[in-house]
Amino acid sequence: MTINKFQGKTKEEAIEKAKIEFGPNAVIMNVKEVKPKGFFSIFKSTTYEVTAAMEEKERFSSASQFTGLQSQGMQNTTGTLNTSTTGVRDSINYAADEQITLPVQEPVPEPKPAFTPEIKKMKNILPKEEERYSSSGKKIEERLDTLSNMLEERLGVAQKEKEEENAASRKQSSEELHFIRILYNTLITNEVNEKYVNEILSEMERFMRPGNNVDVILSNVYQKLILRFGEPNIISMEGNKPKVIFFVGPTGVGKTTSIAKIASKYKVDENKKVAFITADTYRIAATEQLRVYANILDAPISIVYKADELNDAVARLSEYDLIFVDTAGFSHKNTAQKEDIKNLIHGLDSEYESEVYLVLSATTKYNDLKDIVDMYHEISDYKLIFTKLDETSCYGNILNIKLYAGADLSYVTTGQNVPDDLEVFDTQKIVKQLLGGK
Ligand SMILES: Nc1nc2c(ncn2[C@@H]2O[C@H](COP(=O)(O)OP(=O)(O)OP(=O)(O)O)[C@@H](O)[C@H]2O)c(=O)[nH]1
Ligand SMILES: [Mg+2]
Repeated sequence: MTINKFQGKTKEEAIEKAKIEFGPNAVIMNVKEVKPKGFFSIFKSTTYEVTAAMEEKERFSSASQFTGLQSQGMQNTTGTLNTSTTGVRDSINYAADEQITLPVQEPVPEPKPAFTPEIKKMKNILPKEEERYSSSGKKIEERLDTLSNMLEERLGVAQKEKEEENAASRKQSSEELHFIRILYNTLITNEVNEKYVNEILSEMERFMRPGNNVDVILSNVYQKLILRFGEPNIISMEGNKPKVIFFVGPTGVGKTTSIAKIASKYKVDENKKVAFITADTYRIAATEQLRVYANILDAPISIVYKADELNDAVARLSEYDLIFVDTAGFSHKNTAQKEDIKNLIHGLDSEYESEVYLVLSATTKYNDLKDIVDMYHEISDYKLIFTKLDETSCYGNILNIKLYAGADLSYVTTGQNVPDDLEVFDTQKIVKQLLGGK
């Protein structure tokens, strides 16, 4: 048996070729639709491939018009081809001169090109369908090959350009990553809590686009820090006088000196009438310390020994704009003193407006600061004053505690000099310092 494959534009054409070669009794074993492959497939039509077989005798008969011997089981002029004979297919009924009805797949329509403008251009220079299978087919194939080479060359250039672009963008992203790492390290070195650093940098990651340079990254982190710090919230002069301002906080953080600095600012710079009350009777020196500042500022001072004396003291000073109340510093673990301060603040008559400032040292450890702010939350709402910024170069805790406590920042103090070493919290300045600036 001889088996061969025949190609055609249609299945009929392929079968015809098989019959010409193998004679009318050629056994059609399979008809296959051949879809064009490769980049240029969209320009090529589907073809058909017929697998045909012929017994040697038939071939001989066909080729030499021999009509003699026919062996048993080989009656293939008309009739049934036994699968046991061909070993390929189930029985196929056919007649040599009849149209063969094979269970073949319907040809799938030629796929529509996806990228039409380029294809339209190409189609104009490509051979027409009928030309491809004409006698000049070879020439046409050559043209196709040339075109194919041309386009592949162009594709190669485009690919190279893309790779170069990718390499450049990889280089840029590695620079960006390096810069982000520097920012991360700077913030951590300045003791910004890792949780907040990660929050800020991951927010920024969402914002980042390819091509963002380090300036964009820096200004983005800067803005995020500014937003987190918020605007300083200082003593408000709105509302009725007198306004009662409580200063609370741990021992030795600078409550009394901060009072002196702030009072001086309002008296000297804003021409406000200021007065003092001290509730710190735990230390004899404490009242004397405040008295000295009061004398310098030529301001009255009252001492209250018990919480219920506060309203009378305030009433006596009712003509003043601002009444500064100094309290005794105490450990956040001391619950008795905590209750005293609580009673003092909440004992103030509701007719008086008041504000509470929690004074904290920028040199205190983060975990201790957290305990302190937690404890003072049980006493009252407050705004934050950070002292002793001159004693540290790591301002991370200011941000950490501001975010942890959810309280507004107000003033900072930067030394022992009264009244000079006081500033309203300068958000931009602190953020610059956190980012490694001076
Ligand atoms: N370096 C530096 N020292 C400060 C600052 N503020 C206050 N101090 C000093 O800290 C010490 C304590 O200040 P005080 O104002 O007495 O602190 P306090 O919180 O009133 O202390 P108690 O009343 O004992 O709880 C003093 O020696 C101040 O001069 C500051 O910003 N920088
Ligand atoms: Mg004091």
